[in-house]
Amino acid sequence: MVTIHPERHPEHHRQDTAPPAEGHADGGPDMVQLLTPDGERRHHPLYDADFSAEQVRALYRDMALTRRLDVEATALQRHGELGLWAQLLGQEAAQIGAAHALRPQDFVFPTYREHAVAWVRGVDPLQILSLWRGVDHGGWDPHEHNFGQYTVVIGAQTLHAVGYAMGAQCDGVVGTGDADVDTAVVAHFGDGASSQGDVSEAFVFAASYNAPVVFFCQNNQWAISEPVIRQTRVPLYQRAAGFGFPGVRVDGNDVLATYAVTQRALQAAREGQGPFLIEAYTYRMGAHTTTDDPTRYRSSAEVEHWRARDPLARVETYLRRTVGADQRFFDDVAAEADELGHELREGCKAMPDPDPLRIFDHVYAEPPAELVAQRDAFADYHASFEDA
Ligand SMILES: Cc1ncc(C[n+]2csc(CCOP(=O)(O)OP(=O)(O)O)c2C)c(N)n1
Ligand SMILES: [Mg+2]
Repeated sequence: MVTIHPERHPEHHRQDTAPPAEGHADGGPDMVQLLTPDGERRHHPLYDADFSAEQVRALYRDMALTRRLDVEATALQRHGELGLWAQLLGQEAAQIGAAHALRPQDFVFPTYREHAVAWVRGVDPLQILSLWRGVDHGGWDPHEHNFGQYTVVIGAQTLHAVGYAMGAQCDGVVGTGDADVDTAVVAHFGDGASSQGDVSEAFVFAASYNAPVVFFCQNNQWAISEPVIRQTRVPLYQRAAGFGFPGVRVDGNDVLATYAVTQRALQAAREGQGPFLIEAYTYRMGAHTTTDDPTRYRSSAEVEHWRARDPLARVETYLRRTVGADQRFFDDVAAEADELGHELREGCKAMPDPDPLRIFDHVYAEPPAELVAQRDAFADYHASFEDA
């Protein structure tokens, strides 16, 4: 992590390059935006797309349902039913837009916060909750959904993503011209992760091998209590230029723009044009995790500033005013969200406790003697409670 002393390095703090302190600016003139916070449609010469009414409704529905998933999971943690939860609140547009741009054969490497991407990839949300309840060691089969395991080691998954993308090149599934074959990979990471060596190495390898990988950075302005201003002297998307591939900042609270930019980046990667960095400029409305108290390091004025840029509100306005969605549509989505909430609460509480010895399974194909001894000692320890 870099600590910046503006008084010593005034040349690095020109207004046009320095990222906004504490997220109070609006992303700058380079940020791609197709839907303003007021729900007005904008157009962009490069990154634009045609959206049918049905498509906009589908994007809204997924955002609303994943917001409910997040709210329910947060409440379940508060009731002691989950050990921990990392909230996605405020980042629904970034994740849903990016996920809707995927094709089935593409592969995604998430962090620990990509619940909405998991949802679009067809992962059962109860499998996500089982991880945070601590009753499961994995959650889902990555190959069933082309969606990898959650990764808590900050930035590590960007290297896994580049390795997978290089594998796709070896398999000959890049640049064939067949839309059902050509494959791209998405590496999710955060603004804080951009300071990790792993992420720089991933950029270098992706560039060297022209790997079909889209680096998708959700700049939610904070890495726990560290603001993005401490991570970088230039806006994050500009880092791509130093590695020799394109970088774009998109309004991460605008689901249309996030979709359009990601779709273009993925298509370029599938065609063999190599890596791409997307900085989705967004905001973490909730806490870092349920163990965090953000009131200790950020102001309520900042949170209010971003609340006015709520990713769902602008789509609702656009749907009501321009696209055409009646009250019945919103009532149906709300009823579906209530049903989802009910299923999550009941399903979570009904999860059986795992066999404590399961933690020793699948560590080795042939467990060494020391592990077997540990397992036996652990079994004896548990058995000692049986008569208690
Ligand atoms: C290698 C490593 N170092 C430190 C941590 C502790 N840690 C967990 S989350 C986090 C901040 C990550 O911030 P960011 O990349 O912006 O992602 P966000 O949580 O905002 O989505 C840190 C430092 C970790 N999990 N892994
Ligand atoms: Mg962050």
